[in-house]
Amino acid sequence: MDLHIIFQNVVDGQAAEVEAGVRSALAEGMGPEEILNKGLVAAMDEVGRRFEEGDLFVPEMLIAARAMQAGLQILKPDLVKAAVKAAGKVAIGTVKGDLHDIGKNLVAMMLEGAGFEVHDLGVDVAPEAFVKVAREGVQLIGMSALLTTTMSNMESTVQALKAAGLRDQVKVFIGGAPVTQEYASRIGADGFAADASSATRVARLLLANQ
Ligand code: B1M
Repeated sequence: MDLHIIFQNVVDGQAAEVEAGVRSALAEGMGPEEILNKGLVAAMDEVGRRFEEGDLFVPEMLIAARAMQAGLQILKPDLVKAAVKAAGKVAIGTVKGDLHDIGKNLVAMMLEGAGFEVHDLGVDVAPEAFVKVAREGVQLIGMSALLTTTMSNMESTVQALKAAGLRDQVKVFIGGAPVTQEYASRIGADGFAADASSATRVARLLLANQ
């Protein structure tokens, strides 16, 4: 299977073709990470680039996102290789005002694969909802943001955890395209991860240092 075909079908929003392409690539013995990065993730970068240039609009972006999610579902069992022991409890969500969830879902999948018990809070998650799960005993909170306009809700959440007296009981890590290590340090998050595989590494490290 030529990964360029999967790439093009994601860009064109052809979900059934993406599913079939991912199945064939796996059947041919191609690695799930290669399919993910060179086929699915690369295609979403291309979609973003064309959107920025005014070649594509929100509906096309949404259809492409659905095609990517369809491919991800096929890849999921191979990405999430059953881990025996729970590595810790983590709650993850996309921050308030932000509806982008592909990256967050990918991070959740990798964490699951690494043995974490993952509570996915979904998208548009208000600071109070993160505070609630911290109160209920999760050890780690992961926040995702894709918009420069919603990133500040990461800081609001850190502040809300402080105000609730819970900041010392939970570690916070963040990620998403506009987020940087510098930003994480500035808002008082404990960690930053640039992608889904480093998110697992960062999560493990944070719990080891708890
Ligand atoms: Co939106 N969008 N979008 N969009 N969208 C971006 C983010 C944008 C960069 C496109 C562009 O202009 N080039 C731009 C943001 C500009 C900015 O803020 N500076 C943008 C915009 C403007 C918008 C709207 C405002 C458009 C509009 O309505 N006018 C609107 C906002 C809606 C809202 O959220 N309130 C909007 C809407 C949408 C759709 C709904 C159509 C759709 C999302 C569908 C969905 O998620 N279910 C969408 C999409 C698909 C994109 C792009 C094209 C692709 C995002 C994606 O899924 N990437 C995106 C352009 C781009 O990023 N190239 C764009 C693939 C994914 C695997 O990568 O999410 O980066 P990513 O996740 C990575 C890492 O960032 C990291 O790991 C992941 C895997 O490696 N990571 C973490 C992510 N979260 C992490 C958390 C961690 C650790 C790592 O720890 C907890």
